[in-house]
Amino acid sequence: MEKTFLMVKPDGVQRNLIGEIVKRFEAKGFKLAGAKLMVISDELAQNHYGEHKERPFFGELVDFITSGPVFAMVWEGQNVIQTARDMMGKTNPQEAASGTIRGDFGMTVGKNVIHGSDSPESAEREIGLFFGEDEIVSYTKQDSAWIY
Ligand code: ABT
Ligand code: MG
Repeated sequence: MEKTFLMVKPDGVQRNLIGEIVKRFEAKGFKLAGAKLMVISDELAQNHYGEHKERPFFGELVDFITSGPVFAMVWEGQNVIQTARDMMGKTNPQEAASGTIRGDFGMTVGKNVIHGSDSPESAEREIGLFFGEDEIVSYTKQDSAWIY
């Protein structure tokens, strides 16, 4: 089954949105496979956002993502990578549709509440960056017969 890496960013944690966000993915039918509250080190932030290293906003991005605790998660399910991106909405919350997480709770591109892997390659890379193998839980959920 496909897995993705999702993270409530420091603004989402401070604004009490962890429960709201977890609720949406649970209600959709995805399965939580790992989760932890953590403060991202400078090194991990630079690595995670490595693709944006040359962009003018890189410094601010690293400062923001390390500015307070984040809630890091691994979620599992059919097509979870793309479906989670759709549930998050566009990167710029001002362009994100109502009903999406960023559309409902975000205001600016610099503080857009949630991160989600954008491809199978990013998902594998980001899960490996944030979680040890012993932190990913493999289990059967009784509702799966009613979802698939
Ligand atoms: P992330 O989930 O944070 O990776 O966002 P997403 O994949 O939707 O968008 P990308 B393009 O990866 O943006 C990464 C972070 O950079 C911020 N950003 C982006 C800016 O501040 N200014 C910009 O012009 C662009 C393009 C938004 C993202 N996050 N945060 N926080
Ligand atoms: Mg991204």
